Amino acid sequence: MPQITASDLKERIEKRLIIENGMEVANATNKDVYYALASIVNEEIIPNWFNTNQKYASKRSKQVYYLSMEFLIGRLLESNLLNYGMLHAAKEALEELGFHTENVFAEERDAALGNGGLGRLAACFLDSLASLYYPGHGFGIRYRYGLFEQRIIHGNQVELPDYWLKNPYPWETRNEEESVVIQFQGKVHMFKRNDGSLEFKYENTDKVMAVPYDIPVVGYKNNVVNTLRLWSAEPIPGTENERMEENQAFYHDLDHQHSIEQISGFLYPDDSSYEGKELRLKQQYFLVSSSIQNILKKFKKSYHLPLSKLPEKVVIQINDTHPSLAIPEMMRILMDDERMEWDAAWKVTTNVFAYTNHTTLSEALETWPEEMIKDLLPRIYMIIEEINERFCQSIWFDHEELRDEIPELAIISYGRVHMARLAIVSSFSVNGVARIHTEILKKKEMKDFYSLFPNKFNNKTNGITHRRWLLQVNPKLAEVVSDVIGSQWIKRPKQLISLLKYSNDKALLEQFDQVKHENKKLLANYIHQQTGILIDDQSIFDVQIKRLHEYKRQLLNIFHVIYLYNELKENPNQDMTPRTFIFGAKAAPSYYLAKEVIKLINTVASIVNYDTSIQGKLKVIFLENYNVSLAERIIPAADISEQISTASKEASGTGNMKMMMNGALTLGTLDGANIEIRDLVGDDNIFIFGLTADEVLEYYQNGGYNARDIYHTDDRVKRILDQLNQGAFGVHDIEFKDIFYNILYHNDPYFVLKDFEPYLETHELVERAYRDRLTWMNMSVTNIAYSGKFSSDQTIREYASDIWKIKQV
Ligand code: GPW
Repeated sequence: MPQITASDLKERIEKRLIIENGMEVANATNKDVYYALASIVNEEIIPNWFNTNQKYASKRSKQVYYLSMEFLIGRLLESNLLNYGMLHAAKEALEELGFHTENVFAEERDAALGNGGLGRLAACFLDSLASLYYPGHGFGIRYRYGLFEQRIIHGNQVELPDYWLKNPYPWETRNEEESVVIQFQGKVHMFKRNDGSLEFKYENTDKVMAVPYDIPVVGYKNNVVNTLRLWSAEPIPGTENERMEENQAFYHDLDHQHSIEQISGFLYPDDSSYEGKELRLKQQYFLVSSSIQNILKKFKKSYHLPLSKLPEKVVIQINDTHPSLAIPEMMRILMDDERMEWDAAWKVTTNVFAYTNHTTLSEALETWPEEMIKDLLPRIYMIIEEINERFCQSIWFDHEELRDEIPELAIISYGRVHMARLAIVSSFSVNGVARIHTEILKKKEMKDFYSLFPNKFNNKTNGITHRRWLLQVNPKLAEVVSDVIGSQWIKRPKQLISLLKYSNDKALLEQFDQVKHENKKLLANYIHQQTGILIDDQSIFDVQIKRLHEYKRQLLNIFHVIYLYNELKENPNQDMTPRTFIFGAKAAPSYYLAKEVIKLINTVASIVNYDTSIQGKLKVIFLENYNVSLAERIIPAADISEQISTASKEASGTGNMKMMMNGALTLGTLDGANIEIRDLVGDDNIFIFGLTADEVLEYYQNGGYNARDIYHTDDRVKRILDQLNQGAFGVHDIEFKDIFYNILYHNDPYFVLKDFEPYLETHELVERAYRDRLTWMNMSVTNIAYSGKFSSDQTIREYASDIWKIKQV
């Protein structure tokens, strides 16, 4: 990799501006400079992209394809500069040209093609694949509108469209020549060929063109550039014109064109919840049909092997069940286009697909109405029926002990198609995303499937890319770490463990403390500039950033804040370390209770932040439009990382890992990856509270606990709930009745009251621990030291060796 100096870059930026914009630097805007720099980066990347593809082709390496309805990649200029080894030079060049680096980077719109954890995980995986020299690529959808932009107006969430493609997106290349045709609806006709085999023909289908847009995925200083291919839906060229000549078809065609473009129109804003919308089903099939066609075309072109050898050269990971129609689609092409027999096609298919499960929440499990699939995808429906038939037969004949369970195991049951069942039956690997999650799948949620296919099930604990989430977002911390233990940790993140040797070195701990404090000042400035609220940079920054969900329990957090406020009102002179509670969260637009919680947090904030009687000891900040870029600002400044889901509900969590890596201490339940964090750092370096997963599951089995008992016996709880009910936190006195009712009349389904007291007590431990700076920093450094275990490099190595069987090229 050539060394590019700041002065080279400076010159190149100046030249670009003249050639492309006909302007001098002095007249250039941040945007002009952003585009100039991006195109210079592209110039560097593109030869490597070409070479990487050549290399994979000439070595005929096995490829992994990650199919996902979401890729939450955020901004790319800074991370591409970092991975290409140009970031320092670029920062220097920009400053010398009189620009603030941060403002130039901020010209890029976040690519928010994902909702939350699942989409961000896909983005981290791509970064690790490329950085570890693995031939691995993503397939997704180029949504014209990403996840909505959130505004808070009078405390309420308001959603605005995210038209992120308004300005040209410099990282994508349209590759029209690789377009494929996707067919929906129509009729299937069956014929007998002369040799007796069956032939299926489709008639009167609606045809759509899938056009790929490719985004380079740059590996860290290794010249590897992989591909994220995003499909865009367009009318098939020529068809409009032909019809237009028939006259009068104009309006019909405009309408038709519009309905086609809708397929890649917007990302559904539901996180961990399922809605049976037909357009979403169309999107899913659009993604998988285009990707599978593309994968097979490429295999045939570059490997010159029979399709029976596909599993030796291709493995496809499906990110939850959202792309699970890829399975019948693969069967369809192998049989109908490639003339394979069922058994041969089934053998190939079941050796190519691997499935990752990301949740056990029942409201998130996808099941489609049989009729909807039958109507939209008639041939696919026939294939699913056949898979189901054969699977049920095999239970009936080979597993008599499970005969009674067939309705609970069948892929098609009571008029619905169960996608997780389809994925398990048809994949060679089924993995959960954290140890406890995989155990719950095996012992409970998918128990019978586990007994049928014990060897398919395995765990792959999630990870995060330490390049973006430490090196890029927290350069000061990265520098101190490298000063202390050298910089090998950047290539081998587990070497962060060497920090343990220094975790009692007072001078060093003070340095870490100083870095944290500088990051907190930066965030405090940002908050002031965004909200006008001044926060105390010496206060504890207590952070909960994630999608708003009842099971994630932002409500428990704000109840604790209300409790603290009530206490301070009674005793303003109370000796207490000042606290700043920072929230960032989007709610699905149709998720009423989640939106009520957003309103509650903002309402509490509007009271607490302006009450001078509490002497600035408590501040509540709700930052609007939480997204990847905002996470990048908040995470380096966090002292406490709130990971307080109802135990058993959060499959893994990944924000917990990001904050740990930046020296925050986790305050959490024994859920998801929190358990693995605790096992590493030990009980002394984490704040754990609340019911365990086993306890929660047992309560559920026995009909829950009695929430009203707590309401009637704990004055602190009663007071808070009554305040919600009586409008002490609202303009009108009906403000938060629904939250009140949900807890007392629906019996607190997420155990907020049950965990309230232990949560309070644990917060008290936090507050006391924070007073001893050195001990706190020792805990903080211990967390950073162990966080290398959660680099997605580690996760990807495990996928590669256990599931994908792919080699580094
Ligand atoms: F419901 N997750 C997510 F399982 O962000 F599909 N969106 C989703 O739709 C689902 C899961 C789904 C999250 C999990 O909630 C989180 O615990 C996990 O860390 C993350 O996926 C990545 O595995």
